[in-house]
Amino acid sequence: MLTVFSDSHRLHHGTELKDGVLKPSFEQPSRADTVRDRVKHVGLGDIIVPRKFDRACYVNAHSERYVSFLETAWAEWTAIGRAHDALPLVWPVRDLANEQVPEFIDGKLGFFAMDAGSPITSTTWEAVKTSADIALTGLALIDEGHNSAFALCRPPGHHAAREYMGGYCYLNNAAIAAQHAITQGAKRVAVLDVDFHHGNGTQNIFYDRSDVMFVSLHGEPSVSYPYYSGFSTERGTGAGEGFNLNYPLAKNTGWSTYRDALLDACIQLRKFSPEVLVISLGVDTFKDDPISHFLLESRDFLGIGEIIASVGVPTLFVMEGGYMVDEIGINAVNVLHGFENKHA
Ligand code: SP5
Ligand code: ZN
Repeated sequence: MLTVFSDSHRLHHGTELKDGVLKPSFEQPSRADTVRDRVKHVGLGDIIVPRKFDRACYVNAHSERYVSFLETAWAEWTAIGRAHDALPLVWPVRDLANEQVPEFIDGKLGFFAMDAGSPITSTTWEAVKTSADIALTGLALIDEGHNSAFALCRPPGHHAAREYMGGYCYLNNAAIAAQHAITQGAKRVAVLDVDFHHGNGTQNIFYDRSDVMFVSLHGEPSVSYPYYSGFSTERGTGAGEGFNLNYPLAKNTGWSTYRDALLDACIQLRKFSPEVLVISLGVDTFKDDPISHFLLESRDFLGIGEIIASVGVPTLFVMEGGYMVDEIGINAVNVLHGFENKHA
């Protein structure tokens, strides 16, 4: 399996509030480098750099005004003398449904963000668009006849919705790839999200669509970030009804429960019969992950890959979360090995 990777991810490293204190983000550069090292170490296959894509490829999954915001936020933030990471401080909550974009950067930051987990620095945009290009390059490999590809994206993407960033995510790499497959003529594409956290952004982008199915396994919202989405009652709307499937799982979920949910998810995916399957590959379901609470062991990630292979369609793996840096490489590459062994 080919891996798509770029050193540009290191251009992004920011801060987040941990227990009320501003600390370096759990989403740090060593994550992607560790996965890249593991890919090399085990000889998974060649590692290639991403091709460049036009911003129009991002605008199908996101809105024009949101992409523009990401492009100019740092310049607007620093124009008034600020030097630290740009973070939102005020949000349009439930009773404020005004759709008008504020003029001032502080208003824009809250308007286009779901939380304070996605800081913008001077070089964030460069890293963010390269991450999306990595996913698009992976999809191009599949178009060109590869049965699978690994888009080693960083920053991750699945919390980024049509019009907002959050949860370390800016552009939704997996959704951009899925949408691009549709734009290129695919009739049905599916996104399966195995990150510990609900892929609220991907759900948001495809919620009213029957051509892109979204299936997510994650920690149940009552006790797990992002808290406000990921319930099993969220099944899509309009033409999209029945094409959004959530599998919320209890705290301390281990392999047997996780496997049963994944097997069921894959039955639904086979019924849908997509031309391409995009995997939002988070390995924060690992037992020692510092911000999550599932109990998967490193060997269980082989099982995830094997079950995904049983869907039997060309598969693009897109890296999402996973914060136990020591094991992130082993766990992510185990999924890819499980997939390949089952497929061979
Ligand atoms: C891509 C991805 O995995 N994003 C995750 C974003 C999570 N952000 C907030 C996490 C806060 C978790 N606090 C839990 C404390 C457990 N001791
Ligand atoms: Zn996650």
